[in-house]
Amino acid sequence: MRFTLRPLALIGLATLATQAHAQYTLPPLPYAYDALEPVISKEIMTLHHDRHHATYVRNLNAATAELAQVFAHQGSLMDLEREIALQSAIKFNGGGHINHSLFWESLTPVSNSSFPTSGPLKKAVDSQFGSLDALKSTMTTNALGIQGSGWSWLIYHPSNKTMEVVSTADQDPVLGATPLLGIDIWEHAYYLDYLNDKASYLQHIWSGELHLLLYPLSLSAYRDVS
Ligand SMILES: *[C@@H]1O[C@H](CO)[C@@H](O)[C@H](O)[C@H]1NC(C)=O
Ligand SMILES: *[C@@H]1O[C@H](CO)[C@@H](O)[C@H](O)[C@H]1NC(C)=O
Ligand SMILES: CC(=O)N[C@H]1CO[C@H](CO)[C@@H](O)[C@@H]1O
Repeated sequence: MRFTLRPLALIGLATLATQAHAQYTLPPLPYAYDALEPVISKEIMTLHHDRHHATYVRNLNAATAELAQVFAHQGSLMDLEREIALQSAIKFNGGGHINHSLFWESLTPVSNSSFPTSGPLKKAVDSQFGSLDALKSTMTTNALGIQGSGWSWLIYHPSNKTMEVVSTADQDPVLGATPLLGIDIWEHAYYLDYLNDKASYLQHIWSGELHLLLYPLSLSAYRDVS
């Protein structure tokens, strides 16, 4: 029997770092591309998911792979500059990936949707906003107030068990709170169907033709709310 001993140095730190880093993948839509018609067309869902979201995932993977290589280097100032630059790419594309993944989950055809008529979520919405309609109108005002690209969110603060409507610019994260519901206010989310008429897009989203589901991921947070 012959053994070949491989000195550790030959394995190469760069290889280790590259292997250690996981690739992110584009999740499939949880429904058909045309499932949200007529509120959101098949064309826009295809473009939004297959092009925009896919691009965030591709750029995120490229940035994290490069970061892994930078980590494997010797720690020069040039490495540090690159590391800082990559962080903003990761924030932007990673935010886009998370936020879009949640957005797909939060939309559903009306045939499959229902806002609970009792229980903790209904109680929390009523006690904090007055009614579901008042929540919708608060979110609409919030979303209309976004200048340029961004997201409007209903978030939950586990620390004091309250909800809040907030907006974020670009693909910035909601930090320190659980997002329950998010509406994409980037033009790419609605332009083909509504041109620049953001108000009409929002009105249709809330119209009852299409309901926003709360993130299944976040539902456990609501068991706390009472
Ligand atoms: C219907 O809703 C359930 C959750 O309530 C979800 O798991 C399922 O994917 C939805 N189906 C469609 C077609 O949206
Ligand atoms: C709940 O806590 C969050 C921060 O954790 C804070 O921003 C928010 O204002 C608080 N809400 C209330 C009603 O105290
Ligand atoms: C509300 C929400 O989920 N926002 C996400 C957007 O992306 C960032 C990552 O940059 C997440 O941390 C946020 O949770």
